[in-house]
Amino acid sequence: MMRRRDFLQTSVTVGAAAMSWMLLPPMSARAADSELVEVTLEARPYRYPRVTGANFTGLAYNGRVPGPLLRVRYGQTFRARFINHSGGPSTIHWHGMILPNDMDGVPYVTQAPVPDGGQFIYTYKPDPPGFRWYHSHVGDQDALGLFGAFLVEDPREPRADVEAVLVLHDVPDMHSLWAAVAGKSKAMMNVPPGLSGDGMRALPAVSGMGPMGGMGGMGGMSRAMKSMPMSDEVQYLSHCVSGAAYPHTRPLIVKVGQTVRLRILNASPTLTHYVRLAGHKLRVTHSDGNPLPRAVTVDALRIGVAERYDAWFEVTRPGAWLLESLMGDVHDHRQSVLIRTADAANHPPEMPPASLAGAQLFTYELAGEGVALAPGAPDPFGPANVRKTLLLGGGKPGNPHWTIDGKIWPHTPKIDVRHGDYVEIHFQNPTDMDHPMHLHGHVFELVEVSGQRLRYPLPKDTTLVPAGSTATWRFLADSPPGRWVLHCHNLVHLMDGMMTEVDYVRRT
Ligand SMILES: [Cu+2]
Repeated sequence: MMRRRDFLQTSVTVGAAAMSWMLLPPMSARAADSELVEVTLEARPYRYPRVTGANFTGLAYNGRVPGPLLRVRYGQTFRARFINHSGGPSTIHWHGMILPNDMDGVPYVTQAPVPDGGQFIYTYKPDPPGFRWYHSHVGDQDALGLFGAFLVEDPREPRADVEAVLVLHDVPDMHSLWAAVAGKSKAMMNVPPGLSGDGMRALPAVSGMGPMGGMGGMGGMSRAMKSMPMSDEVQYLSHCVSGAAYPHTRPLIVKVGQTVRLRILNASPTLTHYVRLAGHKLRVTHSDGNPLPRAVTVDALRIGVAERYDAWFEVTRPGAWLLESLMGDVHDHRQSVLIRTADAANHPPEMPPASLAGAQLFTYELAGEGVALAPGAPDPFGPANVRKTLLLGGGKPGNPHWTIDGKIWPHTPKIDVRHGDYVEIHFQNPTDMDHPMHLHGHVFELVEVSGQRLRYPLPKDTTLVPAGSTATWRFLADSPPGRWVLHCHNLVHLMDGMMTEVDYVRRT
């Protein structure tokens, strides 16, 4: 029997339009059988509701942030009528899709921007299957709210008992964002407690150190990093999960015995997110929507900007658990969703540890089984016939440029390929920040990171290139011909020039 309190909670949160997750029931036969899926996406100015915890006017597709969850079955044709009333030019980029180049939504590269008051039809067969997303590729519009999740369902994959999409997004202070673009921000660097200074590794657990500890070497270092103002950091007004900030996020109700599959997207303009579920480990099966060579089980996910992970867990007992992205100051901002069984409505939720110290983090080295590369060792992947090294740079205090080979877009060196080429791109990142590098129109394999060769290359469209280190991609150039941009997905770095392109040129 439903208690009155439960009933009120349910009706209030639904009435307030808190969308803290998006449940994915099986597609109806009618939806799955049609040849064509048609949607209209209309961009307009949008006042964020109170449940976001932010006093903010931005932009939205169809009057909500995130925009509508798009869903097709693999093989269907997708057609979106984009109506632009955003107040400026706009385009939509379909992140992670391999599609005709003129549908890719990059202004002045693949299409003329759609003027305010104009329309554009995007149509293609979404490919490959998996968890993708879409967002504006113009200026700061993505940070203002023009983004959403896009699921291309693979009918060959078994369904979990509960499937949900979680979109992590952060509401920026736009003055601070533009100060960061100018290289003049005074915002603090955000590093969750318990990470090493470079942000990539969880520290070993230190026994006897309380939560306020602070004497132990590396722990002290991460706190020092955290409080350091960085000229390209952005101040955030609130941190949301699918349109609401805790405690306004709507609980996900599960049953004992169920298997739950979460598809988690990091749609933040700039922040890497570290996600943990109290009382559970997470089994990670897909990166950026693509099946991993082997699943890995971890305590916490590390999700760079624009990355996605599919994370599974079993409900083995009644209870209430918080799923949380650990922020630099956990007391200030809770980016959380409550996951609970129906009978645990009045249980105080179990919290995940406030620090990542000692946690098994999802890293590329773990998922791909990294082994140290011996100098001069033979190349295990066979010869790539196009090889390019890209040097990431910039970001010095007061300098508004983020560069590739010392240049900013559109003056960065381009990568020419021919259909059928086997391409290797090697990144060197001597800067003090991780860069979430993204290639349009391809799924590449991450084959090396931080000097470790991955025994199991990871199929991805975006990877963090770690601060002070390296990463290497390999891919077969067999996408539709055209100009495919390659850029940092940190919005500040993108706007400050960190972009180049892979160009398909005709074989002569
Ligand atoms: Cu970057």
